[in-house]
Amino acid sequence: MKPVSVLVLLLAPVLTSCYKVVFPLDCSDIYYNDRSRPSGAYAIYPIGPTSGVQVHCDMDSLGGRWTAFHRRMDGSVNFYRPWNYYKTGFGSAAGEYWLGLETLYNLTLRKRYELLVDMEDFSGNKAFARYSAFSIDSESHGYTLHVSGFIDGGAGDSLSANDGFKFSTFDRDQDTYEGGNCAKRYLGAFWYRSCHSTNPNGVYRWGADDTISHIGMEWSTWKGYDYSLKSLSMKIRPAQ
Ligand SMILES: [Ca+2]
Repeated sequence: MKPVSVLVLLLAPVLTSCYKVVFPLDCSDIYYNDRSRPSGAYAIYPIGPTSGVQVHCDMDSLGGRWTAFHRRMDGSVNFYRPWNYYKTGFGSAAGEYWLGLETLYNLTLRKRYELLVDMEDFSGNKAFARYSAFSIDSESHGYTLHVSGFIDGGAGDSLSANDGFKFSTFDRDQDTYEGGNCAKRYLGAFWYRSCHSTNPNGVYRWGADDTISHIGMEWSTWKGYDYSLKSLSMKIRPAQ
């Protein structure tokens, strides 16, 4: 082996950690680079130096280090969008946004992640649901959801039933509902089965409203199908 190769091998751990400082893969890398970083918008690099994308990092909840791929809290962004928007992402990391399925796929390809879904109603009550394993497949496999290991944070489990289902939008029906398209019927976009117990990308409505059931931003095991939450966020961090 040439001396240069030996040198590169010896330096590999150092180079790798420098790379993480300059091009963090996720909010966990950002946290471990500097543990004093507050929650907020940061750039991450899920596919390398050319793939920079802005995300909201939650450095507070349950020890922090969470990378949010979904975040809604005021209804300022329209979430009723076609496939290409859900694939590539939309909104702003400083406010409401969807990170994008392609970026999410690339993240969960690189590390084993857990999932936190936290939520708040219009009376200031908060709850969460946590899952010890979370990943999605590639687009050619419909971005199929893999979620398991539910831990209750008061919200109940409205997501485990979606494990193994593909993502659907109003212009791409990949659900198992034979009567139509769940995304169209319930005005959202999600890993619908036939159809859902939670609708995080549904219509942003102000709390209790039974005008049309199942279309709001609901987490049914906490507030039912006629209560649209004030805020909801889905975030991931490397499993310990
Ligand atoms: Ca269908």
